Amino acid sequence: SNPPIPTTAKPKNTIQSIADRIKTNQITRIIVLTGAGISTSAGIPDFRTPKTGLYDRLAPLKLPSPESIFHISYFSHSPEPFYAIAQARHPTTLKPTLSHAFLALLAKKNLLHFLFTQNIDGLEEDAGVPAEKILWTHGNWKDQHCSKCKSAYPDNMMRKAIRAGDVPYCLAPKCDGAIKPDVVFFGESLPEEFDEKVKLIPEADLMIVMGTSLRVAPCSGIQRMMGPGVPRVLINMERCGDMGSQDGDVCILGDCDEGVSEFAEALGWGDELKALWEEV
Ligand code: CNA
Repeated sequence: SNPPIPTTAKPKNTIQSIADRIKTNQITRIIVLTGAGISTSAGIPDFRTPKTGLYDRLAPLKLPSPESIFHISYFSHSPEPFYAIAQARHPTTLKPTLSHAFLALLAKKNLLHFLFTQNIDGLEEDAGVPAEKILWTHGNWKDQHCSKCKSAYPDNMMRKAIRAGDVPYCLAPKCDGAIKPDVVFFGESLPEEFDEKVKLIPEADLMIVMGTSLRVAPCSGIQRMMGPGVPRVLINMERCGDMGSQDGDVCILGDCDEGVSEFAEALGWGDELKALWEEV
């Protein structure tokens, strides 16, 4: 019989083998990319999950496409549909999820190299991730300005308009622009810091992708900017992008709060994660 063929294949990564490398300081600089899926358990629907996602619930508005509602050229002539659903999007006083707490724990342990979030709810910072470690790639709905003359618009009036489902208009004399939250709509450019912050990605020794469908460019390319052989972990309800296609990839499919619990257990941080979450 033939002798066994020698194999040079490295053993596959598992969540435990990644955790072991973190525990032994072989991994110290983690880049994280997050999306709407890490906030759904806080009560904010994502976009693309069938039935519960916002896009499936827009049918009555008869838009050219679901994305139109967040497209700047559509908003500039028809801001009404956006304000009809704005209440569901407007961050209130929601509690960060266990997934947000996991990010805060990574930061506390000095392991978070940088966080790119596509979310606009600000819950990462509420959970305790330092603002200087976060880029809100699509903006952060803290403020709003006139879409034409860029004048600021007061928070209390914005809240009132959103509650009523009305379009707020600019208060500046002779301006009739609709007010737009400071979030990046389709067709608008990303924050200036994006180009600077992506330079941190090749410095990382682990990439974690959580709660995103990886369908919106340019964030959908972040997980491909790693150095060669750097492991990647996907924590998401479904497979997305090219995650899982590289040798070093590990996918934890399912609810991301459960995924981060599993990761935290593998790291021996289970109790610490729960305690941190209870405090936020
Ligand atoms: P998306 O395209 O809706 O994808 C969400 C992804 O998360 C999908 O792959 C889901 O399967 C997955 N998912 C949903 N719930 C969970 C869960 N509990 N556990 C694990 N996975 C889950 O949203 P993306 O973020 O990828 O798209 C980018 C858009 C969405 C950005 O422009 C955001 O501004 C926008 N968005 C943000 C928020 C927010 O700030 N919370 C909410 C809704 C949409």
